[in-house]
Amino acid sequence: MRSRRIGFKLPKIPSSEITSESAYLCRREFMKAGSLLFAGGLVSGGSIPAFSSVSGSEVALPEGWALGSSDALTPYEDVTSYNNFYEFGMDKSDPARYAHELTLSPWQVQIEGEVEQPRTINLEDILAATQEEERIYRLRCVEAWSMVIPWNGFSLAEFIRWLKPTSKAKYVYFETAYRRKEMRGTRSFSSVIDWPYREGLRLDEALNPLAFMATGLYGKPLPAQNGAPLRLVVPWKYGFKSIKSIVKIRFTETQPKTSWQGIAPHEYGFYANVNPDVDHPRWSQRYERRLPSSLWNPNRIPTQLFNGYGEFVADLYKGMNLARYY
Ligand SMILES: Nc1nc2c(c(=O)[nH]1)N[C@H]1C(S)=C(S)[C@@H](COP(=O)(O)O)O[C@H]1N2
Ligand SMILES: [Mo]
Repeated sequence: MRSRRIGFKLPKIPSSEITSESAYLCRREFMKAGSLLFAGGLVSGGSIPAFSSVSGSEVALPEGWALGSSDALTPYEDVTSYNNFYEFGMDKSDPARYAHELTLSPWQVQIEGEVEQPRTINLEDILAATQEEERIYRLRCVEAWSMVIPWNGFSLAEFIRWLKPTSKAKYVYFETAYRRKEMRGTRSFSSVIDWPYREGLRLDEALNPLAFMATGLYGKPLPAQNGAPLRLVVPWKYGFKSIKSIVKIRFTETQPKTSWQGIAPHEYGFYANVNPDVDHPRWSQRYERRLPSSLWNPNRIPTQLFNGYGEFVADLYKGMNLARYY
């Protein structure tokens, strides 16, 4: 895979077209973080960067490159060695051990359904059509652990606008590669998933500026165990929505069936918004373990509604009963 230069690129959009909301976020987050990179906010293409952030691996992360006192970045080691990627096994260490068996190049994404031009697109063409950005987001797994990850990638909304769904499209469905030869977890008899791994979003959720497609982390190409070469990141939802190694995107009129709904529909819903008030049937969601954590330093912190991104996403769910639509 061609590795793209990581770093700030001048915006394609003229600043006159930048929404007041993103301008607001930028100003606000600039004041808070004092840098181009923020968790909770987004990097608008139109913001004027204070500095060009990480440039590949040549430049070390600046001191204090974090979201706030309680939100230090999770070390690269932890982000890349403690993973859920059941295609490679059920243990947290399996993906780091086996995901390199997946062939990442060439990589294509099939676009189908309610879209102007159904087609198969090379990853390179997707990267050329989108604007690279960096986002620091919290990732909250439904299992009640969490991390803070600096992603590289591009806005899902920008990608979707480029794909041009039809007016009938109400949802977007994603599918992970399913290659039995390269994914040892899919050959396992104990696997509970009906492969391929499937996920979906309501179209308006997918168009929210926070929804992101990651191609890298910590300024480096995305490690295989984190879903290379292309994975979704939806920071206000439980981690299982953030589907990895995407090969298919389908725009649909009706709500797609997701893998976790198929496994246990009463435990894992379509929405899966992070919510401390809606417990998993088998455990509380009130707290989470912020990694790295240990027996001696459990690093237990309260879970926030929408993983702390409510000011950007709560409107999507206005009037909805979040306990019913979990
Ligand atoms: N294809 C696929 N995508 C997946 C998963 C998976 O098993 N298969 N696990 C999900 C879960 S449960 C979580 S918490 C995140 C973990 O992402 P990370 O390993 O990059 O931290 O990936 C999500 N995406
Ligand atoms: Mo998860």
